Amino acid sequence: MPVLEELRQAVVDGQAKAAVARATQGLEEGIPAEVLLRDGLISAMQEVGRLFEEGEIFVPEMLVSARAMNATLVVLKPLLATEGSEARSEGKVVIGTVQGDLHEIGKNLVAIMLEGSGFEVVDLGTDVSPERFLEAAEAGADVVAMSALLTTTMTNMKAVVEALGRAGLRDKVRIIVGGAPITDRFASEIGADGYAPDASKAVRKVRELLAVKA
Ligand code: B12
Repeated sequence: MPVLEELRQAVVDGQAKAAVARATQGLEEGIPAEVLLRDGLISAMQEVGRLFEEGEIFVPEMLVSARAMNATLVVLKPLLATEGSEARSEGKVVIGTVQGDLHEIGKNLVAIMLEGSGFEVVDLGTDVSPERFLEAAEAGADVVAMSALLTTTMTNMKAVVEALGRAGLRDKVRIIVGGAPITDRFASEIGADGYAPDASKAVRKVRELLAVKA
């Protein structure tokens, strides 16, 4: 089996050690970190989601797959950061997964890519309340980035947009949203400034938003 397929299977099976070993082997064979991420790790999580949806696996299995993905990301992170970096651009991004939502992998990837592209990133973690987002934005931020993976939690993004508005920060801070259920249209509906479907497009969008602001 080619190494990419083995990596993907190891993550689907939740075998962290095997996944790290395959990713390391892939890098040694000259496969770019970005390809290992996209065709190995992200593709594996899509498969895990499909298996969950079909009732073939349950939450504990999803969790071990997520752990295997996170362990492998540690190996890829330094390379992703370098590959993503262009000219250093100053800007501070506060990022977090919205209240009620514990999904962190996508949010972590966006944070890694932003950091690698020269942004200062403050990661608030998961299950972040509007108050915490506001507090962090008040401490100084150019961009607030929110992630949501559940249709039940994506609506909590609006509360953050409104909290920033009430605090008079809306014209100082750009807001970007993302996560599997989020769309461009949803972003406009809740009054966010932008949406991106993946981590590298998130970097592009943040750059674009800050250029508009300047
Ligand atoms: C792993 C996983 C979990 C893990 C999370 C572990 C962790 N540490 O993160 C655990 C086991 C905890 C979990 C729990 C649950 N999960 Co879950 N989970 C997943 C799974 C399989 C993968 C998510 C993932 O990591 N994807 C990989 C990353 C790289 O992709 P991503 O998150 O989409 O991020 C990318 C983009 O969206 C974007 N992006 C993400 N964030 C941001 C932010 C910004 C600002 C921008 C610009 C872009 C951006 O860039 C990222 C990189 O390219 C998905 C299935 C799926 N296909 O998404 C289900 C899924 C999201 N889960 C689901 C469900 C139902 C649950 C539970 C409710 C299950 C339960 N009955 O308990 C709980 C909820 C817990 C909670 N309160 O949050 C459903 C959601 C259904 C829905 N429509 O709401 C899904 C879709 C599975 C399914 N097909 O049914 N889950």
